[in-house]
This record gives sequence, C-alpha cells and structure tokens, in this order.
Amino acid sequence: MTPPAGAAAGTDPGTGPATATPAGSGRRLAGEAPTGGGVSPVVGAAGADAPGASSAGPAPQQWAAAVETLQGLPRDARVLLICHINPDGDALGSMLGFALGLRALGFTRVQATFPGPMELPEAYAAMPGRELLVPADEVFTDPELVCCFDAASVSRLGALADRLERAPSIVLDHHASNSGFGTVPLVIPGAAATSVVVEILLDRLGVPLDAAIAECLYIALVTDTGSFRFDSTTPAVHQLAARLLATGIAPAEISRRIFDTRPYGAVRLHAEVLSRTRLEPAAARGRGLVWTYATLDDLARHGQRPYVLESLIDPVRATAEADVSCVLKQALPGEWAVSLRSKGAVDVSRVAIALGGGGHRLAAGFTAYGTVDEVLARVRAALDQE
Ligand SMILES: [Mn+2]
Repeated sequence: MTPPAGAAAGTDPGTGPATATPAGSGRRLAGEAPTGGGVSPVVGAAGADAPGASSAGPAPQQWAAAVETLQGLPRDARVLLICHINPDGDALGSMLGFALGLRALGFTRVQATFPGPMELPEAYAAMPGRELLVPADEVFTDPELVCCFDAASVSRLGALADRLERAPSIVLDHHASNSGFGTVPLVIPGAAATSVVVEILLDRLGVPLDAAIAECLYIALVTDTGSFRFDSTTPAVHQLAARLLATGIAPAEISRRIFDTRPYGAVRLHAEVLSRTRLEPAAARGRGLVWTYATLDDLARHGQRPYVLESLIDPVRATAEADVSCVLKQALPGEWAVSLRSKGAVDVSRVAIALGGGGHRLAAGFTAYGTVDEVLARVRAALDQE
C-alpha cells in the first residue's frame, strides 16, 4: 500500500501497502502498512505468476473451493461484498468489478458496501457497478455468502466484521500482512492489486471480461501501481492491463478522472499547503527531510474533504534534496495522520514502527498526537536513530 499506494483518494489506516515497494504515492495514512505474515508458498499455486506477485498465492484447492462455493449457490442467494474502510481505487474497483461479474453469472441479489458513510471521492463516483453499492447500515444482516476485498485484517471491515460470523466467506486480497481470515482466503502476497486476484477468480468462474468489469479492474490496477510506476509493475501487470484495455475502455479518460481532476478548492488548498513546505538538508543524518502539514482549518477554509490530501505527499516527495518526506494531516484537534516516504536511503518503516505505526521501507505512516513542532521533533529524533 503505498508506494504501492496509488495516487488516488482513499486512506487506509491500518493496512499498508500491499506491495513491497511503493515508489510513492500518497494514498495511505497513518498506520498505513502493517507488514507481516504471509501465505506460505504452495507448489503449483497460482500466485508466483500473478501480476506483480512476489510469492505464491492460494493453493489449487483454495481456488477450487471458491469456485465451488459460488457455483453451488442459488442465483437468488444474498451475496454481500465488503471492501475496507475509506476505500481506495483498488478496494472499490476490485469489489465492483467482482459484483458485475456475479451479476453476469446470474446472481440477482448482490450488494456491495464498505464501513462508514456511503461517501465516495469524486474520482470514483462514476465507476461502473456503483448502482450495486448499498450503505453499510442497510445491507443484508443475514447474507448467505460474504466476499471481502483488499482488507488485510477483519478490523478493516469495521462494523461489518460481524457478517463474517454469519456466513461463509471468500477473502480476496494482496497484502503480505493478510491475517488469513475468512472461510476461503484467496491472497496473493505482493500482487500488484487485489484486482489481480479478482481477475483470476472471474476467469475461473467463466465470466468474460466486458468493458464495465474491465474499467473497474483497471482503476484498481492503475491506482495500486501508481500508474504503473511502482516496483510491483511486472510484465504480467502490463499483460493484465492489455487484456483490460482490449475491452475498449478509455485509459486517458479514466486517468484524467482518477488522477488529474480535482475541485478548484483542492488546487488552492494544495498550493497553500505546499507553500509551507520546509527542507531540512541536515536531518536524517544528512540525507535530508522535507515536510509540510495540513490542518482541519485548511480543509474547512477551502471547503474540502480530507481525502483530497491523500495525493499531497507526491509533490512533496519529489524534492531532490531530501531522501525522506513527511506530511502531517490533522485528523482531530491534536491528532495527526503522518505519512513518510523514502527514496531508498532510509527505511521509513522502522521510523514509523518506532513511532507506533507501520508500513514498508519506502512508504509508511503513523498516528501522532501534539503540535506540529512536537510531532516533527519526534520524527527528526527517530530519523537520527536510523
Ligand atoms: Mn490494494
């Protein structure tokens, strides 16, 4: 998640980038990246060959169990799809692409949701399949099957986690830190996006890719690879992208909508926040630190919602004179979501862990309390330990 993170909106406190090396975009917030456990390589498993995957994924019997579970369900069964809180392009795109696939198979009662208010960043408001979205407090309380997307742990499902106790579940994910929850976990650690897993399962279910499904999966892929800039961008990722583009979707229009469109207020907000950027060449033992911060008052003054700050780290981390970049985003009075990025000389996951968060070597985050000066003092001190 991070640099495996995409540049689009969506925060994921609690999970980190799924892939090992994000080059950076600003998608994740504090707590962004738990690293961790993983799925043992299984001989013959689909996974190592999956786009972006660095290790093996589900065993053949797990794929078969997922297919049999779905094929054995009556077409009027209540199927509930859930993606993680504060969904990003991968979470939404993977979930809605799969939802459309289930509709194509004839399932008539498919609901897609995520915890919290049903508010989508404008970037995702036009995604195909959005008509299948149902607010979390209105979804089936007694689903017959639950499918989870891009969530490394049950905690990422918020108040919807209880649905997992009421029905069998299929879990599609790509975080190396995935806890292995669910009846049928389909996790390909290090795959470029959860949509990689979705595409494999849809193929095994015999669902042909149409333009609507492809657009969802493409948005997921392009978001989580940072527009094919991150290390997870393997030849197989481009081959998947080619299959998706072959359906006739319009990549330029999609990219403009997802990455290059924002309200005027957000442009002004970014300008103001970037104007307070500070460079400290001597920090991080001379490798350099560049930082800025955005407050709740900044958001209110420009009439913007917090997700517009997700991409703010990208122009900050471009600073050539600093290896480490840091953006503080105020979450509550006295509370900050802190994003850290490295160009490679400093392992910012170690800094984040030392400050109570997590993440990956090049992209990490943590939650901090106090003033901007106090938080930065802690960051500088932790960097000096590296
Ligand atoms: Mn993802």
